Amino acid sequence: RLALDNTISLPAELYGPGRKNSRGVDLAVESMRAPLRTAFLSVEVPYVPLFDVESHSNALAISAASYQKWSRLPVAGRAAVLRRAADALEHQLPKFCTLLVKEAFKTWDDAVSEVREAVDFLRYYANEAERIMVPQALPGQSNGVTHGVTGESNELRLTARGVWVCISPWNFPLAIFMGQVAAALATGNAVLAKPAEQTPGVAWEAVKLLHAAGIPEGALQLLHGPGETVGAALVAAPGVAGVVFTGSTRVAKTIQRALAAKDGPIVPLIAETGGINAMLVDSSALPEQVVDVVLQSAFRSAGQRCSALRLLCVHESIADRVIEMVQGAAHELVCGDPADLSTDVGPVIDREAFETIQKHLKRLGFESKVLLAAVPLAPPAINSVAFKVPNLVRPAAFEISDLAGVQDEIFGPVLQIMRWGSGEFRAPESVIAAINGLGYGLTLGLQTRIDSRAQALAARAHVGNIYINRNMIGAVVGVQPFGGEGLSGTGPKAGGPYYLYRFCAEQTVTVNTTAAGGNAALLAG
Ligand code: UN1
Repeated sequence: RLALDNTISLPAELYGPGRKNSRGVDLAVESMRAPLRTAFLSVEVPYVPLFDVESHSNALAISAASYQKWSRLPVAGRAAVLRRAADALEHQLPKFCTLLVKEAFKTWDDAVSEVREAVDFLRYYANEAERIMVPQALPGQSNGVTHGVTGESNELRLTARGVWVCISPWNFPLAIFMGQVAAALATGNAVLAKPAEQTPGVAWEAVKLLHAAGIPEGALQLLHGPGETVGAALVAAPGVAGVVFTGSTRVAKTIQRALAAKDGPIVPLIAETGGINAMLVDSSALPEQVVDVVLQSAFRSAGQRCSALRLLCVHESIADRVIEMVQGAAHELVCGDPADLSTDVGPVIDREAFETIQKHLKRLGFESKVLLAAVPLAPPAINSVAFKVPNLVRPAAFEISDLAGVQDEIFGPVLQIMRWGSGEFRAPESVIAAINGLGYGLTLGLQTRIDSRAQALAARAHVGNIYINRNMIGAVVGVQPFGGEGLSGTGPKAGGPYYLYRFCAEQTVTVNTTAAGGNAALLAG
């Protein structure tokens, strides 16, 4: 048995998303076969004890005490700890990939990307905290002329807020968990982390790694349990300085209501929620290009990304061709055991998710034209990772005639396709208006070879992330800050230059710098 944390060093360019070899297996995964296999054979998902909800005030008191010390550490010290954690995580990539495959049923491709994203979050927020958490002199300005105020200096500082509750989802149990926690810690806050109930094991190992890197145990505590009890108790607890949540719109609203109902200070909420994400394809797009983008965006990760494509709006002049190609390509997708390197689509997370999707499939089969039937799949072999949860859903697609029946985000590999080009949807602007009308605002794809049209449509769309002539998942930290508006969340965007500000309080300090003024003030006092 080899050491699990055996250091693997791979050139960074091998990690990049979308680097496939001819057999469709991610190059990064292919080149790591041996360490991944070693880890897979020896790493098991740890048992994580349930947090006793009665003791939440105790956890909060420990957190508040630890916050005093952690927040006083200079930002460079905190950043150094996060960078150490990033290095450790990078070195333990095979172990964390295995946890993601075994606990969240990720494909190896997705697992490698996710560990990379978590590493990126740690480094990015370490850098960002150092960039913004320096006192800034504010000289003052009027009519474009910079001037000081005579006799005083003014400075703006960012400080930590206190104890943050971080509630993270099962679909990115490492990357989003790490992103939330790293942002709060980098800015000097303490964290009570409540990971999704389905994936506490990955979070447990992540917390162990962060503690080993130097985060004080009191400054980061893991509280595992159901949202209805543990999550609710934490949100309602007095003394919480802020809540950051990624998950469904419904739960975000529940949290918002609970925070509003509390006595005491007004507590900020950062929420990143769902989307009914659309892609508009016009008549100038090349069907051959569109098909790969559609498959990646709608079905990769079994559609379990909030960024995933749900609604394909394709111009009627090329719709038949696009639909036919999507059907053909989707049939070739390999659905099954996520631990198998050739699998494209693994199972959905649990029985509840599976049954919710089945309900939608039934309804859509009833109301619309079936383009890709949701054939039930036999559970994977008994020795596969996923045999405990035979929740395989074959990618499905339906044709709808308008957006009237589109109301819910279906969190799985289910695509709805609408033709546009005549009647109510004669112009692309009317399609964008209808998409805006759904009230979500996360991601949008545009497929057109007319540049000016892409820019004009992008300007009309009320969404956070717009992807032109490419797929619409896999936002890269620091390059494509991620997050939406409306029903899709509060902002600011994770992995972007404004994210950390929300974890901070602002303070201006004004000093009387004239001796005379100072003396006068003293005399007067
Ligand atoms: C989510 O699914 O909750 O762009 C977020 C992406 C990811 C973010 C997805 N970076 O696919």
